[in-house]
Amino acid sequence: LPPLNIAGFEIHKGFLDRAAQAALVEAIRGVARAAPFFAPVTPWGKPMRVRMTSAGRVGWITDRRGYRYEPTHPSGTPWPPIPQEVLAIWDAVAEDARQPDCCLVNFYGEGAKMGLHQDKDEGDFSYPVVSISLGDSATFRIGGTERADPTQSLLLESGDVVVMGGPARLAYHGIDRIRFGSSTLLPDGGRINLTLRVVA
Ligand code: MD3
Ligand code: FE
Repeated sequence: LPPLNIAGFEIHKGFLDRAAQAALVEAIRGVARAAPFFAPVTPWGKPMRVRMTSAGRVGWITDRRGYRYEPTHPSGTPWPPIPQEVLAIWDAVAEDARQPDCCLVNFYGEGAKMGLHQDKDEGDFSYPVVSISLGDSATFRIGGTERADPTQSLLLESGDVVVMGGPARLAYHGIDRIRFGSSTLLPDGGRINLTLRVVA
């Protein structure tokens, strides 16, 4: 595969060493104790393959009522704060003074994937989205701002950090598959992806 050349897409390959990855997993375990992973359903009633939760002032959810950010977990409790280790990564890779409002946590078990989509539920697309990959490797697909635009794929591995800003911010993207069991970071396998977003 040729190297990805999409304006505004930056990959920091191997940004986090193993100790930093393990510390993030512990921090996410803490988030999941306060705000357990749930099984999201699309507005059309289709169950998603990933499990989700969030940290921050708001969290992203989807159910029969639609895609949106909410100040509480589906159980009604507020989301826990974004762990400081996670905010430190944002500060290191996103030059913006403004910190993210939401850290969406996606868990991919064996066979999980995420279809091609745009992230458009935020109020200001001038801020980047930052993604942190932990655990099993994933085949990531990214195209242009139109669904029919050609796409390219690349492997996201544990410890990689991606910044999507500028024109890449509204690019279609998705996860085709994960290589279940390719990493030993999570004892039971699977992949965690964190996305940091300024919501409004
Ligand atoms: C490109 N997550 O949560 S992260 C999502 O690996 C999402 O869980 C995937 O797509 C995952 O919405 C991909 C990389 C990513 C995140 C946001 C983007 C790529 C992006 C926003 C715009 C363009
Ligand atoms: Fe997305």
